[in-house]
Amino acid sequence: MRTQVAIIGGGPSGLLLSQLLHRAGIESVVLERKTKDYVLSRIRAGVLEVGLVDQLRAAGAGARLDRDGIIHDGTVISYGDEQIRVDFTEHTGTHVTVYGQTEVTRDLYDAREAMNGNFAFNVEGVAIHDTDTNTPFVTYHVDGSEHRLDCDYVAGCDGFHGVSRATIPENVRREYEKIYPFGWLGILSETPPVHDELIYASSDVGFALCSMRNENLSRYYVQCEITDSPDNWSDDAFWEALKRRIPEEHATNLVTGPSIEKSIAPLRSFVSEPMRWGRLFLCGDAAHIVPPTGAKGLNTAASDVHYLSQALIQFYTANDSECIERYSEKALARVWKAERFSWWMTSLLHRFPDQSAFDIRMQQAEVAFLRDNTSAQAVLAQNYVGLPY
Ligand code: FAS
Ligand code: PHB
Repeated sequence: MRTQVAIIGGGPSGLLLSQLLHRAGIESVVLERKTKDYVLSRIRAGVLEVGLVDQLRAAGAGARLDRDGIIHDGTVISYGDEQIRVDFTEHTGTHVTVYGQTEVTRDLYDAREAMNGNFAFNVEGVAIHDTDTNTPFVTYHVDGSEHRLDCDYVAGCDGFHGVSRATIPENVRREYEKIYPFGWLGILSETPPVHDELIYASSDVGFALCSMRNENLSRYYVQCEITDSPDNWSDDAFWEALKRRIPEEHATNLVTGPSIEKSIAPLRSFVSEPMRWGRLFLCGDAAHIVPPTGAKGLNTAASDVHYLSQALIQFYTANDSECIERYSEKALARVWKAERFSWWMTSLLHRFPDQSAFDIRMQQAEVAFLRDNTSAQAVLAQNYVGLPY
């Protein structure tokens, strides 16, 4: 089989790229390790930057988002009972949209299937070959039979645990990593959100986040031990931990209920450079990971897709490789700014096991400066709504 662009991974990066290329008349095949149902069962991000919303609309996958997405003009940062509202619209003129990654992925699958998108599910043993030549190809097997996909380019959209990154020779790759000494225990509950905006809560007993999916589906997280397990947490224990970390007025109003999903996500910062090796491009979590504190994971995958789709469209329509040559440099410039913001939000709001009394005073001074300084709030707002592509 032959195509123009072989895409490894049928998560949001691979699907959005495939749909944007299709809309420009460029063929692709998406190779996904799991089933579509499995991909759609994962509960992940919940906040979309304008750049991602615009791309979903351009991809013809924005209708449900425009109907069900919730516009947020600001967020609350709390420290104990003190609350700071950061106004996105006042500082940036724009906003974010609350809409679950699961729904984004569902909309993209619907859009690809409406265009007879070319997928292979349950693929195993994906191997990427000869990307340092003009004739790269991918081999894989499905149901025991071997397949070969010849292509012009390969997009590695296969996430942190995929095979694409390792295709770049070890002596070429430069990897940067920071693993945080805690995780996030997240639950989903069919209860009304505790507040109409997100609350990023820091407290003496740890971090918590109050988020949502709609007016009767809430998403909450509490900082937990890196070695913890969801099985160690009853729903009651979760709700008690959450109440102790958020401002009292919200703890009093919190509507609790049974969890319909409970999981722990580890927190790490990670970047692998370069994001291109010959005719292989890395996109999204295949190249970088952020702690979810800044809501940048999915949104940074989206800016990679923007740069890569534009570069491939320029090549195929104008025979101009300038953006292909600059893809890694351009994508990494924005990736590192998202890494910085995510690291800063995580360092500011979490309790670290080895923190000294001085370290805690520094966090408190940083929060006080944010409270008292509108320029500091403007900087947070600019990063949170998304820096320009
Ligand atoms: P993904 O990992 O989503 O998709 C990669 C796809 O490739 C998967 O479907 C996988 O099955 C497939 N694949 C892997 N190896 C393969 C192979 N060898 N062959 C074929 N296919 C293969 N971001 C936020 O902004 N906010 C959050 O709250 C948040 N929470 C998260 C919680 C968890 C547990 C995780 C893991 C991530 C979270 N993220 C969050 C980040 C997340 O949203 C990612 O940024 C986003 O999924 C990136 O999308 P992709 O790059 O498509 O990678
Ligand atoms: C979520 O709703 O899952 C969410 C929102 C904002 C974050 C992280 C997760 O920073």
